[in-house]
Amino acid sequence: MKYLILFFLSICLVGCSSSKKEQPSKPNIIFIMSDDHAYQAISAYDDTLINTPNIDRIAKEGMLFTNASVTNSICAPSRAVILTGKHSHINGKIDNLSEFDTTNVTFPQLLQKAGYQTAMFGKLHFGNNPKGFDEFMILPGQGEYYNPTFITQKGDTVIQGYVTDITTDLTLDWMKKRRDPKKPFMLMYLHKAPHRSWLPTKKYYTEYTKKTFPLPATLFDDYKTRGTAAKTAEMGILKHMTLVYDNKLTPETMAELGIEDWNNIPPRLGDMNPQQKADWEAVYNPINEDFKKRYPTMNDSTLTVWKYQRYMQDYLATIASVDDNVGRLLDYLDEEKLTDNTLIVYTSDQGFYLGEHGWFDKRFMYNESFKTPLLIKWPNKISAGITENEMVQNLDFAQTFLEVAGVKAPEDMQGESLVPLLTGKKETWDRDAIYYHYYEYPAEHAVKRHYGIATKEFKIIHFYYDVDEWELYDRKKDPKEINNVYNDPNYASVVKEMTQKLKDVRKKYKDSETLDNHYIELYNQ
Ligand code: SGN
Ligand code: CA
Repeated sequence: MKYLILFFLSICLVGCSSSKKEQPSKPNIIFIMSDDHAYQAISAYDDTLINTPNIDRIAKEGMLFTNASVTNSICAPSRAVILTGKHSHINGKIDNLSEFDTTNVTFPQLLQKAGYQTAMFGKLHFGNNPKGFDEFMILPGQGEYYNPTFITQKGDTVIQGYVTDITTDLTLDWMKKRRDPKKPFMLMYLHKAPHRSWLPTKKYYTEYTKKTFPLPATLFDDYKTRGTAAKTAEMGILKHMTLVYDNKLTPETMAELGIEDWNNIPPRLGDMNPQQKADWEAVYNPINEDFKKRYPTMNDSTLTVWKYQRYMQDYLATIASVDDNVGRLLDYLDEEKLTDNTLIVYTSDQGFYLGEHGWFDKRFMYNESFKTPLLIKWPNKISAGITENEMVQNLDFAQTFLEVAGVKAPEDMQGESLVPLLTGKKETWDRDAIYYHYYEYPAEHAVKRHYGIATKEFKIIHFYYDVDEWELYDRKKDPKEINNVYNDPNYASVVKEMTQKLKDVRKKYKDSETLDNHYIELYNQ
C-alpha cells in the first residue's frame, strides 16, 4: 500500500510539474490593429454610427484610452513606429513609398530572442517581409478585399474568400495547430479593413446600404481660419472622393449621366468570382438606378450628403466584419482558457475622417486623424471598465510589450512603457506634450508637410516645405478645431510657450531642421 501511495504521489509530482511547464508564466501578447479605423466608428467611444460589441468587450474588461494618438498619421510609417519604438525621423520610414530599413531593431525580434513564439497575419504594408517572426502570412502592399493573395514564408498563395474572415482563419489555424503551449506567444493580427476602397461582405453591404447616418457637424467646413494646407488638401468628399472607385457607381452610369470623374476605375471588382460579382450587382445596381433618378436635381450640398451616406455605408459595413472576427478570436481565447494570461490591444494605424471638415483620409495632425482608438485588456492587471485620459502614442507599444515580457528595452527607444498606466501606478507618468511629424508631400491627397506638439490643452502646428505657416488650437474650448487662434492676441503668451515647448520636444526626440531637409532631399530623388 505504502508503495502504491508513493507511486501515485510521484506520478502527481511529474504531472504537476509538466503541466506547470505548459502554462508559461510570461503573459501572451495579442496586438490587433485595423487599417484606418476611426475611433468615431467604435461604440466604446461613440455609438452614433455603429455598434461594435466585440471590440467594446476589450474596453469593458479593460481600459479605454481617450487620448491616444499617432506620431505620423499614415500606414507604413505608423507600423514602423510601432515595431521600433522610434519616431519616423529616427527609424527612417517617413512615408509609404520607401522600404523599411530592416537593420532597425524591432520589439518582435527582442521577444523572439527572449523565448516568445511570434506570428503575424494580415496587412503590414512595408514592401519587405517582417523580421523576428516564427511565422507570417501577410498581404502584399495594401492587399485585396476579395480572394486575396498572401505572402508566406513558403511563397505566395491566393485564398478564396473575404480578407477579414481569412485573416482570422489563418490566425486561429496557427493558434490551434502550430502554437507551442510551452512558450508565451506574441501575435500581430492585422486587418486590412476598413481601408479604402471599402468593399464589404454580402451580409453587411446588404444591411448597411439600407442605413442613413447623421451628418457630422463640420461636413460643410469652409476652413475660414485655417491656412493653405487645409484649403488645398485633396481629400474632400465632394471634390476628391470618386463616384465610381469610392461610391461604386458604374462607368456606364457615369457615361449615361455625362459625368466626368478623374478616377473612373471600379474598385477591384475584377478580383471577385462570378457569384461574388452577381451578389454585389444585385445590391449595387439598384443604387445606380436610384442615383440616375436623383442626379438631375442634385446640387453640391445634396451630392455631398449622398456621397457621405454611400461612404459611411460601405466603410462601416467593413467594420462590422472586423468586429465579428475580433469576437471569434476573443471567444477562442476564452474557450482555451488563454484569456487570463493574455494582454490584448485593439488599435488602428491611425485615425480617419468620417466627413469631419468635409473629408475622408487622414495625414493631418488635426484631431480625427491624429487620435487613434486604443483599447487594452489584461485580466488581473487592469481593472475592468477604466477610462484613461493621459496622452499616449503608438510610439509606446514597443516598450510596453517589452516590459510586459520582462525584457529590457534598448536605451534608444523613444516611447514610454504604458505598464504604469495599465496597472494603476500613475505617479511615474509625467508626459505633458507629444510630438507629431508628417512627411508624405507632394503626394496623393496633397497634405502639406507639418510637425507640431499637442498638450492636453493646446496644439501647435508648423506647415513647411512650400509654405511657412503656423496654426494653434485651443483643444478644450474648440475640440472640433475650427478656430485657428495662432494670430489671436489673446493667445500671444500661449503661442510663445508652445513654440518654446515645440523646440524642446524636437530636441528631446532628436528631430531638427537639418533632418527635415535631409528627408526633403531623399524624397525628391
Ligand atoms: C491608397 C489610397 C489613399 C490612401 C493611401 C494610403 N488610395 O493610396 O486614399 O491615403 O492608400 O493609405 S487608393 O485609390 O489606392 O484607395 S495607407 O493607410 O496605406 O497609409
Ligand atoms: Ca492606414
